[in-house]
Amino acid sequence: MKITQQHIADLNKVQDATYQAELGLLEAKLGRKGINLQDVINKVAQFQVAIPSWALGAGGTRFGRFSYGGEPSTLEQKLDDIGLIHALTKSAGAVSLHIPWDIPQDYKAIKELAQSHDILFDAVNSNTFQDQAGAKNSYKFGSLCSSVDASREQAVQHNLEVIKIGDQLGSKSLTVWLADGSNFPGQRNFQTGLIHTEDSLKKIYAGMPDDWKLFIEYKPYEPNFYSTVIQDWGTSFMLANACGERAYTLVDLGHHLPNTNIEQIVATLMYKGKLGGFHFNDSKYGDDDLTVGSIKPYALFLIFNELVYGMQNNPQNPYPAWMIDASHNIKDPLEDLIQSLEAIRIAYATALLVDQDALKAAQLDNDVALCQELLQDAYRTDVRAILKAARIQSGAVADPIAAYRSLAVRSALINERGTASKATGL
Ligand SMILES: [Mn+2]
Repeated sequence: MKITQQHIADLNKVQDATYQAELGLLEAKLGRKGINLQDVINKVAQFQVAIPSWALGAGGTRFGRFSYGGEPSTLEQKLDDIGLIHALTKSAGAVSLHIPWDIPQDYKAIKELAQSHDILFDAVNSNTFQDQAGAKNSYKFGSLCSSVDASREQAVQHNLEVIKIGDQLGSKSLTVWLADGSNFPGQRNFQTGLIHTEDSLKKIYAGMPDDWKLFIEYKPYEPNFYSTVIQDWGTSFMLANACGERAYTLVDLGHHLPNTNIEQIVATLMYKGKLGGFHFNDSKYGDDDLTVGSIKPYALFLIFNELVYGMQNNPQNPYPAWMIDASHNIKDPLEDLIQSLEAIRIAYATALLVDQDALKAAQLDNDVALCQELLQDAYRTDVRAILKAARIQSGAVADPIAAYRSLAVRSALINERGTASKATGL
């Protein structure tokens, strides 16, 4: 299944009669705030989010997994699926690979395939949260933090191997997420675990090419339920500082305890120039991995408000690497990813509409009510016509979900790959 220029042209022939009127209204409204509509459309069109290779099949819980037909079972098919999403949305122009599941057999062919879909290789991810077949040492009691020298060394070597693979594909960063921690009080010496982790990360950092970045992810609990070694942004920030200039903290929206003020974490990290990467998802209770924006869209807007502020005011912070990190337990994974991409761009677009000068003045005046008015005026603006304009201008379809359904993409994938094909990496 490949979506052609002709498909897109045919789909975009049917124009929504209200779309131009909506754009005209937005142009007038934004003009009053001194915001140029076309500038916003261009920024939204440029905003690209990486798709992780593990997100293209049905996810699951420890109670079961209900597979979707036509899932990609090879790296080539995973790239093809991202190619489909990117053709429809022009907002998913990158892939984030997970090793050992996605080791290419033929690097040249994989690079050419990605190029044919207009997809770049973003951060590569290592996996030391489970034992691989034939592995000499176990990660049952930790990987980079392990008190067993051989397990720790094996985990460091794995990360160095992942860097080598990513380097051959054109990736420029490594994301490390650790499941390391403990399930019961007294099980692990906190300080020893932290010291081992810092030493291991320093070895990995030293093994990166000079133009690479290291992203250190944190998570308060799960799969360990008493403690995790890198439990919060402060620990990640401390480890990143210990490693060096090109080590950064990575924020995953689902990796916080309920009600954590994530937008403030974003602001602090960007001020310090240490926000390297960002993983999008949404949650009600914990690390639920739900569709972005499906539960707490206002929180997402507030986070984007800080991201936009940081991108405009913190040259010390590099442009962050964006990725969706969600699980699709009951929806078609490709439809779910399209919905997440839409939600991310909506939050970005609305954050671009915040009248920053007026907000700054209201903050200096301590006009609390006006500050809220200014934020909510942006948040309550319906920006979907802006997203549509960004897509049409980029050669994507006006309405990706409707297009996905009218092209019967899932049926075509099931016809090609069968109902039993399962994605690896879940
Ligand atoms: Mn993540």
